[in-house]
Amino acid sequence: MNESIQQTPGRLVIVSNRLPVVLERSEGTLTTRPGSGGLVTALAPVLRDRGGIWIGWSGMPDDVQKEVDHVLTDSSLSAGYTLKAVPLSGQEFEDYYQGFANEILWPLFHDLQSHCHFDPAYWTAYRSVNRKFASHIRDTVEAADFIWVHDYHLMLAAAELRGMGVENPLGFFLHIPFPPPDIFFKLPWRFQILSSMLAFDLIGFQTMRDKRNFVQCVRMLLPGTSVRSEGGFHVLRHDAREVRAGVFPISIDYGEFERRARGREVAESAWYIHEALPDRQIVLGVDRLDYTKGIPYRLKAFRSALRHHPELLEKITLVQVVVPSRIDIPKYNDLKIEIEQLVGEINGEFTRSGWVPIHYIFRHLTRGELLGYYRTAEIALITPVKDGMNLVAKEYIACNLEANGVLILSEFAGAVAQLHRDALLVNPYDIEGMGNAIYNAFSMSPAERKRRMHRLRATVRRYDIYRWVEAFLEAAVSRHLQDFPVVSEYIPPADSPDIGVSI
Ligand code: GDG
Repeated sequence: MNESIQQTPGRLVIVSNRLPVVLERSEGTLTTRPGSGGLVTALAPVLRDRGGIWIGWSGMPDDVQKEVDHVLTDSSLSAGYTLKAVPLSGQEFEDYYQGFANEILWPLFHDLQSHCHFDPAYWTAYRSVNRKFASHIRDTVEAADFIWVHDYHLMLAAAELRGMGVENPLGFFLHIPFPPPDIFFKLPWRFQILSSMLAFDLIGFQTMRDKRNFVQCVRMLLPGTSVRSEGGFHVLRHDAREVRAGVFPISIDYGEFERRARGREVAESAWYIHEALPDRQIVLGVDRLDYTKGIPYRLKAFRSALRHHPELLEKITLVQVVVPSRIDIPKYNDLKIEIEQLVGEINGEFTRSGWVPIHYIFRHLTRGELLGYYRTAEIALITPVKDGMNLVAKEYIACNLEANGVLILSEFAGAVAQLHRDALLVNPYDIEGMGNAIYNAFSMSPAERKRRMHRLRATVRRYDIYRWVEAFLEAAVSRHLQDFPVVSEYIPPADSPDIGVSI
């Protein structure tokens, strides 16, 4: 770990909608198990070394808060940092989380305004839950602590904290895209959200495009704000307060993925997968059930590939894993029905004795199973219509130990800014173009695959999640973006034979 980070004064206080532990009740007793995300893995050592606190919702109803607090005290001892729960009532969960976060901000920030449900009651709840988080933060922090807030659920937290007289340094990282002005301006509460964001000291975005969209929105909606470039940031000055906006593409614990992919459990799982699907290339899709992931277009592209390239018949299998998510929201259930109908139609059209073209899995896989698929698949098909980054792309790369895989990647995933040179890029709305890209990936020579995958692996290895955490914390302290890739914005070429776009 970078020494300057450890030497900074104060503790690190992470704030996110959910705590990094999963609480479960078994036989009447509440227990916790650690969450498995890369963010937790990367932040845990920093929290332990500097002394740290993680504040978030426990996922449990608020009438068992005393019990939750008690269990979290024990978990804090074993984690080596403090876990503090913010209680939420059932109604708050419905209106702030399901409502404002997932039925307004999520679709709008992914350019899908037609999926938004602009209910004013959601806004009222969003404000009051952000205030609730802020008062928990205020009651917890000491003067020198650095507070790092994560994601779109808590965009008002800084303004609430400043209103309560908290003057600690405040950082914010947005995991999802930031939309351009013509889309952001549709938000009825655009002014409140944008001006509240200016109460942070440092804001991190996944890509240059997200940062540029944010700066443009500020310039247009808050014309009194001055903007200058300095040390790799945009510095925005508004009402005597300065906020720096920078680009920090999030990553994965590359070493850990590679190590586990080499392990016996994954090797065995990979062997079984290929044993069941002999003499054919596996194309893998792994997504949460979400309309931003572009699953129906992808299935149609696979159908197009089978229709236009008969050489693929019986030689290729799409394994599409869909992880259940937000199923209580009607749009998500509609999407599930649409996916299952398409899978049925395509399998009905092409299945032959001994070959089913699409293997559809609708459940959460264990880490071992997931890595088995990553290790085995000859092609990864990652085609979101919009995505902040897309960690699945980076995880596939880390697990592709033999460097024989091909990554097909959407031009609208944040990951494209770092990976565009060596992935096959597709426009996820261009069904025939994507179908051609599947065929190009299938036909790619082993030498070409190796050349591309080696470079992809070097990129993800170099800029892993530890580097990301260091870069953000160092930027918060030293006010410079030192030694971190300034990834230029990806702009689709007018025409490229590489990307399988049909003209
Ligand atoms: C948001 C932004 C941004 C998936 N299926 C299984 C499983 N997973 C894990 C993957 C990966 C994670 O879930 C998905 O991460 P993504 O980045 O692909 O997508 P979001 O969940 O939408 O995340 C995104 C990210 O935040 C970080 O900033 O990249 O753009 O939307 O880690 O491994 N894990 C297991 N079983 C599964 O079946 N164990």
